[in-house]
Amino acid sequence: MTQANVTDAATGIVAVDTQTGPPLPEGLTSDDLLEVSRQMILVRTMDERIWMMNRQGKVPIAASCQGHEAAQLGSLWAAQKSGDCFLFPYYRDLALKMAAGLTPRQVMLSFMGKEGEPYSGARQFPLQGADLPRRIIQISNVVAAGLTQSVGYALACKMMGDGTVTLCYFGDGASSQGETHEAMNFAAIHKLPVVFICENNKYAISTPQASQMVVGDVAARAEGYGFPGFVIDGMDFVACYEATRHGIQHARNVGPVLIEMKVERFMPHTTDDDDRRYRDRDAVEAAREYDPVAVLPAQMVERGIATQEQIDEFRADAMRQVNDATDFADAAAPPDASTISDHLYV
Ligand SMILES: Cc1ncc(C[n+]2csc(CCOP(=O)(O)OP(=O)(O)O)c2C)c(N)n1
Ligand SMILES: [Mg+2]
Repeated sequence: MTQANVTDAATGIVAVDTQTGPPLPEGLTSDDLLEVSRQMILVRTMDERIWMMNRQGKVPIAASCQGHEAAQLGSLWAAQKSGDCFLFPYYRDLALKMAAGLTPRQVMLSFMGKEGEPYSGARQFPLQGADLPRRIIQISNVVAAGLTQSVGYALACKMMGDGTVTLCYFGDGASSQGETHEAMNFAAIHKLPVVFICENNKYAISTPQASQMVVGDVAARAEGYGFPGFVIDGMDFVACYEATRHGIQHARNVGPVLIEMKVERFMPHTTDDDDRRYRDRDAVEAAREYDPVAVLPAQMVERGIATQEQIDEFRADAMRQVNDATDFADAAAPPDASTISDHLYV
């Protein structure tokens, strides 16, 4: 999964070789990496619990982010350190939403569809709706719908001249939708401040990438729209952080950019799917060698940034928080029936 260090002249985006342990990029400290390790462990513990609660009949449906954590957290951390950004994630972006500030209790209320659900009042698919205080919108899980919405948002920001950069997240499958073409072409024409982030996990449900497109890299399409496109190791937090940091600068100063983060989807498409019918277990298990939630904490210990005891305490604390969130949401009431028509337009 590693790549040679390559710097692009137009954007400054670097594909980093992490095996040799590159110097930390601008704005990122060892303490930050420790905090990222803590976040990754908490998100993974949460994600696994959500799946378990689905099997107990208490969570109707979930899309797992296992394997996508480095891509989501790397890009989020870059956004948080790069001035005003507004995020349009998609349904697989649990790590992003949690690291942006959603608590384990709020996450579990959402997946169990209980009163207090933060995104839509438990009216929609989990964590779908808006979290405006954290500058996040994900209106629906209609594949690729977020692309046109995010480009419209970026146009508004540009017209108001407020310097906001919009980050738009989507999957490889979404990249083949008509809306993706419309959004990218429009963004290019108007030089909009938008970073397109494709989390390419090589599958659209059961359809492998080779049946979705002829090209090997989604990023190759950027050239056809007249803006830069890059392929990044999406299992590498630092590479994703660095690519997004430069991508945001480019979007703010020049115009759109497309960053394709190659990730693994360790779990089936959703809790409703059985991926044993269409993909080889050995390939999925082999990819766990690159699991960011194992690799980053191990690197922290190897490089003397953290002790094994600290990492163990992150795991114990994550389990405590997730247990608390599970009990809390399990005991919570569903939304009151009298509120059924709240927030609806007539
Ligand atoms: C317009 C539309 N078509 C079909 C679906 C059903 N559907 C839900 S997720 C999905 C696959 C999307 O794959 P990808 O964009 O690669 O994202 P991933 O789930 O792999 O992260 C499909 C076809 C949908 N939600 N919306
Ligand atoms: Mg996919």
